[in-house]
Amino acid sequence: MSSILFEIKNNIGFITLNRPDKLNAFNKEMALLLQNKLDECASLKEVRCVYIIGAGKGFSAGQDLAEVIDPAGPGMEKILSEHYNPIITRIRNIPKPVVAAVNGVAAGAGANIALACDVVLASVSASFIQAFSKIALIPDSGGTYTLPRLIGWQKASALMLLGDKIAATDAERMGMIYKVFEDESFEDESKKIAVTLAQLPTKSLSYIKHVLNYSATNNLEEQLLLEDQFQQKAAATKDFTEGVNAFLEKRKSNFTGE
Ligand code: LHQ
Repeated sequence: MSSILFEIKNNIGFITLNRPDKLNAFNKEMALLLQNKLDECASLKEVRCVYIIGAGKGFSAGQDLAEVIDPAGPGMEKILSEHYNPIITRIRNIPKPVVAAVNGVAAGAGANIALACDVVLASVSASFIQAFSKIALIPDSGGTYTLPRLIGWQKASALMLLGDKIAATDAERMGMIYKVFEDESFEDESKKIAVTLAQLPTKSLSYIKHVLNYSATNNLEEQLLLEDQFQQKAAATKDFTEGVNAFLEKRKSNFTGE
């Protein structure tokens, strides 16, 4: 069985992290396959949303720790540069919304991969752990960039230093994630959100994502210029014409993503 399952349905690229007996901990194969599937989603026009979930009871327990000490493993010096950093840059740069459906525990790199996604949803029994300090590492996979921007410096600092487990409902309350659903309805509800995203004007969503990527580092003037530039691009899409016409004709928009 492959460590990543992939199917395309309803214009959504469904990616399942699939090492359930290891809580979907990442080994080299799974990290490279995830990169590969994200590339496939980026290049296929029919994919208008990406949805990432874990098989079994967890989302991902981060790096497979057995692989780190395996003499035949990839080697510590390559794990970030070749496994996780390219996953995070792909998630942030793919011109389509990426949904993280956190169905259970998300720890270490598993948590920070989820938090890099555009819409993070979690089941009520899911949890988030910046597990790194517990094994004498520092947070990676963009965590030191993403988490303080999501929840503020103090909470991010405490969570990273202490490595506390945060329940999904607390993560939602502190702004770490978007929404929590009951376990029984989690897959249905999270997939409904992916379906909605896949039917929205994909180019406009990609521009929103691009402009938001810069908001963390641009000053206001730079950001206003960027908004102007990308608003022109959005207004030149077919979907903009469709959106305005549908509004004026009092009908539902039929966006094609063009
Ligand atoms: C695992 C793992 C795991 C292997 C559960 N590896 N088997 C970057 C640079 C280089 C090096 C290192 O890492 C990184 C990035 C990182 O991600 S660092 C952080 C790595 N992750 C962790 O430290 C988390 C380790 N896991 C845990 O603390 C617990 O498993 C959590 C709290 C996630 C879940 O606890 P439980 O629900 O009680 O499950 P469990 O511990 O019983 O795990 C189930 C199985 O999965 C178990 O295997 P077994 O054969 O005994 O049933 C675990 O050994 C295995 N597993 N995480 N990361």
